[in-house]
Amino acid sequence: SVGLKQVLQDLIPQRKHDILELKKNYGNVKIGDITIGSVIGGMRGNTSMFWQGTSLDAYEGIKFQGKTIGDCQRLLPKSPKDSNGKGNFLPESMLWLLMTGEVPSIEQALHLSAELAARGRQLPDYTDKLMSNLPSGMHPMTQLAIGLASMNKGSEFARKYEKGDIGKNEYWEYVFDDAINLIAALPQLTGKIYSNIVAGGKPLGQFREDCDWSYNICSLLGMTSEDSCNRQNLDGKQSEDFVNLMRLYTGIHVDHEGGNVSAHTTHLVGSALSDPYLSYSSGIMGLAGPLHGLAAQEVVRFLIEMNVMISSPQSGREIEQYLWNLLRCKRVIPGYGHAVLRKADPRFIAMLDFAKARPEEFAQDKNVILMEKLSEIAPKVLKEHGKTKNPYPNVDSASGILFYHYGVTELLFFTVIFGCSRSMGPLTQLVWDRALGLPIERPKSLDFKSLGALCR
Ligand code: NMX
Ligand code: MLT
Repeated sequence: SVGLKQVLQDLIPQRKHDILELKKNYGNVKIGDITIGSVIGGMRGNTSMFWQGTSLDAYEGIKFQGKTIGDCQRLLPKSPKDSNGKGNFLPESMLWLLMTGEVPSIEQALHLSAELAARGRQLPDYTDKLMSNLPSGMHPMTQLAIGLASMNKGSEFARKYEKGDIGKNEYWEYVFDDAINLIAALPQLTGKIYSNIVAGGKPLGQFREDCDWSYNICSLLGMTSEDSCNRQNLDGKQSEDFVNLMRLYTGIHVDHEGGNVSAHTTHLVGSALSDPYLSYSSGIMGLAGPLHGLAAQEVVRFLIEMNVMISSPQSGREIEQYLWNLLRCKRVIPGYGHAVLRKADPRFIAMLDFAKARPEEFAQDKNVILMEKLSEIAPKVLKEHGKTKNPYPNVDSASGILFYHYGVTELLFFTVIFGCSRSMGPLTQLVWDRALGLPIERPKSLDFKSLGALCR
């Protein structure tokens, strides 16, 4: 079938059988020991979640259903409109891979793309009105969380659940519909938020039903050459590159296994049978923290400010001094470090490679030069500083500054694009959570007295 829901329908019975067998026959098998250090240390090293789409290895980085970014770039279908076939895969192909575990055919990927475009034509009018009336100056991530939460008014799952006419076995079908509708709405919602911050809410571009999801994000930001608005006067090549950057970015930020704050929050809230809009809105609120997705905006601010203070983005000595001053003020170097990874993030490398493949575009960009130079200097400084377990660049180190290059210069907006992409992994898991009948999440907590008793 070319329909994602039909393919899932066929897959679910076997998986459900497998998980029940696992529970029945191996439910008592131990995975690890939980230490007091983990309980008071952000649950680090505590393997305790089931997550289907992706898995993170500390040294190899993220794998999407067992596939590296390189594998995905080779295997996942691209847009047929890609003029030279060198572009990035469609995030729609990634969504299919996450949901089913299989690489989609080009027909399957394009069918999903068309379905998202058909469902995403316009925002529900109540969300549109609400978004138009948000106070100016509200952070774009707050706008995104509000917009998503408001769409719970149209949740199929919430409506059916309230009516009481669905059985547990059917939950996933309505969660699936909500998840696809939510993902489909993100280009319009993102465009609306961007127009709120740069154009007093006036539309910046057009939604095109014959185009893919990432293209529509770019178009609604007013960044494609076909649109009259083409805000930055990008030429044909630049605007094609910008769409490709968007496909790359939104294709690889989809998921980072289950334990990161945005994914875990979505899963946790969804386990109470809150619908996908409420669940992902909560995930977005977590993504809006500076130690998580908001680092995307912090990195750009940091690079721009540093470039004002140093004589050249190539000056290793001045960069080093700048970093030491920051660390002496007890601030973190944004875009560096990771809770689980222990090497440079392959997603950072993919973004850096995007810039390196276009020397004529980026060779003169002081911020991009500094971003690359920093990735040599910061790890040395952080190692000498001696606290950070992973001194290497993470996913947020390169992304915002590439968008900035093409003219999306509103720093607070970058994490919204992260939020578009991140919808795909956690919502895939939510569908599977309901398909497999997983229960409400409720770990046990301990107070000081109980922890003390364990130490005696
Ligand atoms: N700059 C300075 N100090 C750091 C950094 C950094 N980039 N990263 C970690 N440290 C410090 C950390 O604050 C902690 O100090 P203290 O003992 O005084 O509390 C110490 O090193 C040990 O921390 P780790 O165990 O290495 O890191 P942890 O797992 O606690 O946190 C991050 C992981 C990602 C929150 C942390 O590395 C960080 O704050 N990085 C900067 C912010 C950032 O780039 N976040 C984006 C992460 C990716 N994403 O999108 O989510
Ligand atoms: C992510 O993509 O979610 C970040 O790298 C943070 C994490 O994995 O904890």
